[in-house]
Amino acid sequence: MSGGSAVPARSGFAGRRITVAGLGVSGESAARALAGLGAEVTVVDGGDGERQRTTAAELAAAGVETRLGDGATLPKGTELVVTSPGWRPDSPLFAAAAANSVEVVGDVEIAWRLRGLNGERPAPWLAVTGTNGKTTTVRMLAAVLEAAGLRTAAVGNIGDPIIDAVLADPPYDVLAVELSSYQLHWAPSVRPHSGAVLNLAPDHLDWHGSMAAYAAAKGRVYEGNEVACVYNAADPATEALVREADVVAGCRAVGFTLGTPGLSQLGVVDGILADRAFVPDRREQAQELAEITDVDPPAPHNIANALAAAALARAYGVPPHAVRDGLRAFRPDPHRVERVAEVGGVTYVDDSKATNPHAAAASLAAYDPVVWIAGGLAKGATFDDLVATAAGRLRGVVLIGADRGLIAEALTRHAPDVPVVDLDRTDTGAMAAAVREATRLARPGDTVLMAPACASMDMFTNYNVRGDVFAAAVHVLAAGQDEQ
Ligand code: UMA
Repeated sequence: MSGGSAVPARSGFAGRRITVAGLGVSGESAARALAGLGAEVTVVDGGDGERQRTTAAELAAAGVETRLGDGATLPKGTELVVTSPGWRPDSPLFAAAAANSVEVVGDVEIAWRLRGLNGERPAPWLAVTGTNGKTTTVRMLAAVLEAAGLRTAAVGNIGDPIIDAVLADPPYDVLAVELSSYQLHWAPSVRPHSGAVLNLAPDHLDWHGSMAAYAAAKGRVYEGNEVACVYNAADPATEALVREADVVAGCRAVGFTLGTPGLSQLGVVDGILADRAFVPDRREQAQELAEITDVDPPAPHNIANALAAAALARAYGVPPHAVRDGLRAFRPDPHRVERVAEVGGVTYVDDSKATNPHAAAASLAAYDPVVWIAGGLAKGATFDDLVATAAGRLRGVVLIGADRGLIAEALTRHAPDVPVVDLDRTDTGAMAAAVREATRLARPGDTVLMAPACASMDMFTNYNVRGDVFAAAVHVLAAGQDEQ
């Protein structure tokens, strides 16, 4: 961090007693930064595992105290609680904070308050939220901004803590920020330059308590927008959130569509991504940005992601050629509808990133016939719509994980003739068994799709590990075939 000894004083955090809730990715970053700014930091975490202990030892060297194994007791004298996003609003720690009139905010809120400490002009935030496609869109956006010659980073829910990006030296020009509904809930004063809600479907309802609360948290991404509120023309709920937002005078609602763009929209015309929002004569003309084939993969949901990224970049003033160059430079992440291998005429696809029914529906729609591996933590979701829509394409289903019973019930209701193997297991090894069972159900030409429609944490550390374990099982299968 730049700025010398004046910076801690200017930050307003020097000498304050701050409790950081959670010793994960966000908590570690917040604790380090706040201690570096002279705050007296105590981290509390309900866990007491090896990971927490290692991090606690490292933080001790930075002057941070850590209390493991008790996430409910508020340390005496706490003046501010900075929570990690995953902590539910009804956590006992926050009840204790409220009882003592202590403010609770998230690490994203702290990042917002720290903007400008490392440079004269704070880097504006181009922020993306939505139920699905956030990470891909933010990575595409960063690629486009880079192609325009800007110093930028993809940060936030994507995994790189936003506080670190805000304090980076040299400073960034502009940030591509992925914000989850949790982070938005805990970030009351964040005001992005421009924001996008990609889509809205039930997810994380156990955390938020209701769909209305979840939508309201997502809608916060539009608060105080200066140039554009980007919405999905195919998802009226996103446009409704724009109407409810309090924005800076002159800020415009800009839609994206897979069809021909109307006025103030980006869309697709004859295989071309076209802009009718950020062109001077937009009543008469559209500006060509890129071709559909510049987007990898050129699947409909991904074209929508590219259009949203383009809209935010154009709102920031990026020229059309940079949109094309950035999209061409972008490569998708693993575990997102990733083809792993073909074994015995059956294609195996890893969509571990499908952690809710909405995401699983998008990938199930792409395969016919398909053997579906599903299950995990449902997070309050229901599966009737998903199963009813996919029923006609299902060759069979293999169920794993804690909440597999909910999917089994939906299958009984909407796809009673589809063979279902319920593995009744939540151990990590269940994935290899699921791959074997799916192989037994599949016929040459079929796809085995692991798109669990659920979170992974009942069986795996995260969805990356779940995808890796699936791919490893497929490779074992392929090696077995070679030996035969
Ligand atoms: N903990 C408690 N008590 C609780 C909850 C958690 O003690 O009630 C402790 C855990 O023992 C753990 C720590 O808190 O040590 C974890 O905090 P966290 O769950 O907030 O996770 P972080 O490691 O800080 O990661 C968070 C985001 N995680 C969540 O929102 C659940 C990461 O998003 C994000 O990348 C990271 O901050 C950096 O911003 C992950 C995610 O799953 C990818 N996000 C959800 C999603 O995308 O659907 C929202």
